[in-house]
Amino acid sequence: MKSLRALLAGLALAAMVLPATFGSGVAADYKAEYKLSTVLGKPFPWGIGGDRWAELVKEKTNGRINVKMYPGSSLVNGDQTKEFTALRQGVIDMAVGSTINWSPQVKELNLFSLPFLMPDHKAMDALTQGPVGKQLFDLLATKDVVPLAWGENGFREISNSKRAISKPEDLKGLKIRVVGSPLYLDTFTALGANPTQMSWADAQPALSTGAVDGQENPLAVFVAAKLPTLGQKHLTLWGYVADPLIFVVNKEVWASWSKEDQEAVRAAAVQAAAEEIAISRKGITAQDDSLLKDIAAQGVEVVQLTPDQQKAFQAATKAVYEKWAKQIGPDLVKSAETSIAARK
Ligand code: X2X
Repeated sequence: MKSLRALLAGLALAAMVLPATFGSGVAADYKAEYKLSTVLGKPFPWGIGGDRWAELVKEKTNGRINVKMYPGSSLVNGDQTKEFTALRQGVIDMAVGSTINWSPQVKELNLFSLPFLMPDHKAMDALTQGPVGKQLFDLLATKDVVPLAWGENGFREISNSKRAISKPEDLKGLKIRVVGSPLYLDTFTALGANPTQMSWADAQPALSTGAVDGQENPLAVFVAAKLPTLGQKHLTLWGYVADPLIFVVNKEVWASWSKEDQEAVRAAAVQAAAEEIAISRKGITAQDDSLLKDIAAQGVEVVQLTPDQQKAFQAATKAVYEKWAKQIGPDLVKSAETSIAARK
């Protein structure tokens, strides 16, 4: 009798517990929420991409994996150059991160910051979608993360509050805010500017108070952050570097998911990244320059360098390129140059 009661009690307990673990399809060791880090949120293309990834993951895993985006590098208190370390340590589960912000920990990612390496979007695609992209993903895979797809922040154009820039001498003495890789300090020093390193969170107040004169960021960021309202009235399209974004998952988190869910998260990343790249390039091409028109309509003086003017900036930063090519790895840089030369 006693054992029958115990059996019934056991069955009742199982009936309560089992649906919770298996009925919803969520494995017992899945977290209730996975934290996705980004620097920029919506309406920046970067944030739209992160949010879209979260949405697609939910859809493709039937709600088994619930991702929440934390923009503003808030999981690392705004210090975007600590994001990769936090990701490795599992403080962050997933990220859509810029190669620039991870460069302090992964020196090879400085590749994309070599001045005037990539002349256009096709060059960028030749790197990310070719052998260089694969080599970098293989490298990241040895550093506790699973890289899934390449996205894009974009070509970083220079703006300032003081004067039009069309030759290196125009940069002389300008205080320019740069991001966290020392390569940027070298580049702007070589150009005669006065670079100062700070996070994106600190950059906006510094621009609005005039503590710094200028900054460099993709046009989509320039517009979404309303930089013309912070005194940034001179913009030069010089296309000196571009930063891709990388969609990644912490390795242990990845290993905790079923094969089926891993593939769903990967497919979601690939789709969200492709959509994000299209958004980041919108309005800044020869076919569609609507974003540039918007910028000019905000009273910004836009300078488009001629090829000869661009060569002057390239010449002034050549030594920086050579110094950093050695640090990044001469073979990797050579392979990047070859991929770019062969681009279609
Ligand atoms: O801080 C920047 O300039 C930004 C937003 O572009 C990056 O995170 C690289």
